[in-house]
Amino acid sequence: MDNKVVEGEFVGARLRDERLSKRLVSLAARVAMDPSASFPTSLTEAELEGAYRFFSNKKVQPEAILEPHVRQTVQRLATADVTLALHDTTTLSFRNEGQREGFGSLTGKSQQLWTHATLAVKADGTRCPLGLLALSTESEIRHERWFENIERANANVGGSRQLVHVMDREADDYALFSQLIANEARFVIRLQHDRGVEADDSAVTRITEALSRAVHVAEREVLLTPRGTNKGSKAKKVHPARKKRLANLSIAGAAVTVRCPAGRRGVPKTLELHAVRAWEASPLPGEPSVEWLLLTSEPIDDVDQLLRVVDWYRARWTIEEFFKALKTGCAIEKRQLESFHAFSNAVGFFAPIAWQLLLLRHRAHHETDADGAASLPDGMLEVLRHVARKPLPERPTAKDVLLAVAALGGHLKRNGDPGWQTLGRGYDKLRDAAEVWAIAARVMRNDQS
Ligand SMILES: [Mn+2]
Repeated sequence: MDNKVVEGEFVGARLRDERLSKRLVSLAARVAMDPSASFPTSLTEAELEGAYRFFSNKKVQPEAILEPHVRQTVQRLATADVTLALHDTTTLSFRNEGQREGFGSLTGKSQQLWTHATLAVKADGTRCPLGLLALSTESEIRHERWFENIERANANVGGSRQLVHVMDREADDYALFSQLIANEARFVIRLQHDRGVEADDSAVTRITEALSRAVHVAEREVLLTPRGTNKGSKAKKVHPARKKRLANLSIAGAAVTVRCPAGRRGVPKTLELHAVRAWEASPLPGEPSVEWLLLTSEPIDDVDQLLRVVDWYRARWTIEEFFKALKTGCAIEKRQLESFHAFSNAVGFFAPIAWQLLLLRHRAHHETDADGAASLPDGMLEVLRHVARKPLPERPTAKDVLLAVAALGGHLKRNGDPGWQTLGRGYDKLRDAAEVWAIAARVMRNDQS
């Protein structure tokens, strides 16, 4: 931690007692030079050294770092009958600076890791992010990761009936479906393949054919979020750039008997599931049109249930936002760590922070006038009051809190909504301040005793 920053922004200005301020600065300096294992949190320039040591420590594991956060996530969803568990993988790319320990072989200019995350969000249509239920980082991509995180998430909430697992096309796998059914897991998965089905009508051999005869058909207008152009030709094809617009979706559902693909062993010959298709009957010319083929364990007996499956799938987008918060907000790919072990620890460390950023932004957008205190960890609002660029209102809203944090990161209000980078930077400063605050509180207690 840069002591000048500490002094200028926080200590000197806030703690009027000079003796206390001095002691605080010296404490902060000591912490900056040698953060103990229990005090590794701040990652500004001078503290980096200690953080490296912490993350590289072989006794430190990402699961252990994440465990208290997961426990709190479980508490946050305890009262809900149903919660969505969004699963997805993101690629982390690091500049190739020579072979790092535990990484796969060197290819080209970058080295890669894969982080597979399970994020809990409310199923009530708000998509409010509740926190992580599972997280794993790997040096090679393994298909088992989907099922492993599902099992971990279900174990963490203590059963398989509360979570509905939502996954994109990468998870379209017959073996995975059969594992989920065997474990009574609930899910909505987007299909990549128009799978073979068995039906009384011999003309029906594919899921889409079964759906074209569907009884329940609904219409719904949905707001499509804008999407930038992705790097890489494959990504461009899978997620083409898209403008923000309203789309009129047609939705159909059918019970299907999915047939096992040829040559698969050790899995049931057929699986009884529900298929749902959402598509734009009259797409806009020149715009990529929506076409989702979903497979689900959930009932589709009426229009409400059909729409619910589609809405739950649409909530999946939140995990993409989470990855942006992790990669851009927490600059995870910029961390200069030498080993796979250190990186997976760093991901475990930053993931709850990325969730916090996501929550901060979610509440400011969707619960604009709600109590701002709930957007931050306990006690943090008090710290924010002291370090904020402008005084906060007595009862700040979620939006006030977001803007105050973003302003710490250099965001100017006239530039519109703060991006992940400024938000991440602001939150980093707030956390630094909160740590100094905690030290100050300890010092004050000692002084009084
Ligand atoms: Mn994906």
